[in-house]
Formats: sequence, structure tokens, C-alpha cells
Amino acid sequence: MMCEVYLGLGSNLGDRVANLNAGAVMLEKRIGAIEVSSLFTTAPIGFAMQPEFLNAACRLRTRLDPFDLMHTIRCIEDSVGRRRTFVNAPRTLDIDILLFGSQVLRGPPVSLPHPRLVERSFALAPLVELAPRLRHPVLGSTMSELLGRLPRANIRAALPSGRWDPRVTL
Ligand code: PH2
Ligand code: MG
Ligand code: MG
Repeated sequence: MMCEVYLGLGSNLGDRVANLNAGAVMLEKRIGAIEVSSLFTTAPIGFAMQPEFLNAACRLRTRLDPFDLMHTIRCIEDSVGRRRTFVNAPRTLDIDILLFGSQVLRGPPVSLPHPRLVERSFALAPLVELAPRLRHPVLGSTMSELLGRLPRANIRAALPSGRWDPRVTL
């Protein structure tokens, strides 16, 4: 069965735009066409003493199951030079599965929808650009309602989607 999947992408180490671009290109090569949001600059949440993030979201369609998609994502993160040191450490590329159709899973290894999606405006703001009326499969609220409930965070759209679309040469 084809499932519509939303991923969150983030980078705060090295050439962040190039890292996100590389991730997007590899997703397209391994899974198929993706649609990307704008890039947003966002203040680090969790471990605060680290560089500012660039965050984005993308939509894709796949027949992979969540576990195989997770494996593919890990390979992509690793090939963009991701080093796994400590939780929330700075990273060249982080790709998280935010929503996988309306599937609900309570992992490990995979939790769906992403358990921290509703508290993270750095994930919701790009997602709202792609799917404002998409409903959270557990809470029933739309993505834009969920974003509206969070305090206004320091998030700015930095590059419109067309500027870092993997099909466009920078
Ligand atoms: N990712 C984290 C922890 N904190 N903060 C921002 N702004 N953006 C992120 O992508 C992010 C974070 C864990 O993956
Ligand atoms: Mg993450
Ligand atoms: Mg991750």
C-alpha cells in the first residue's frame, strides 16, 4: 500500500544547506519524488549550547514500511557524515519520520506520529507549509491548529522551497 509520509530534516553542523540538499537528493534517489518546504532558521531546543539549526519538512509516497524507511534514513544520515555522540548533539543531518499515513506505533524502534512533534515548532512550522489541514491521527487537530497552540518561537523562513529543491542547481 502507498503511504503518504512526512519527514522533518535538520542540520546545525558544517554546510547546512549542502547537507540538507544532499539528504533530499538521496531521498529522491532511494525512495522517489519528494516535495520540500522552505528552509527555516530555528534556535536549538533541548541542548541549547549549540549552533542554530536549519530545519525543513518533506512529503513523499512509499510502499516501504516504517522500519525499512527508518533504515534507509539512517543510511542517508550516515553518508552525510552524521556522528552519533550524545542525545541532541549537533548534527550534519537529522531526518525524523513525523507522520506515516495515519499509522500509530509506540516503539522503540519507531514511534508514530513522532512523539515530540506537537511540542516542536521547528518541526511543525515547515510541516504546516506542506500540509496545514492534515490531521494528527491521535489528537485529531490539524497541523496548523497544533502550531497555533505553541508559543511563538524564534523561527524564520530563510530560503523558499524553490531555492534548495534538489532538482534546482544552486
Ligand atoms: N533537533 C533536535 C533537538 N533540538 N532544535 C532545533 N531547533 N531543530 C532541530 O532539528 C532539533 C533541535 C533533536 O533531533
Ligand atoms: Mg530529531
Ligand atoms: Mg533523528
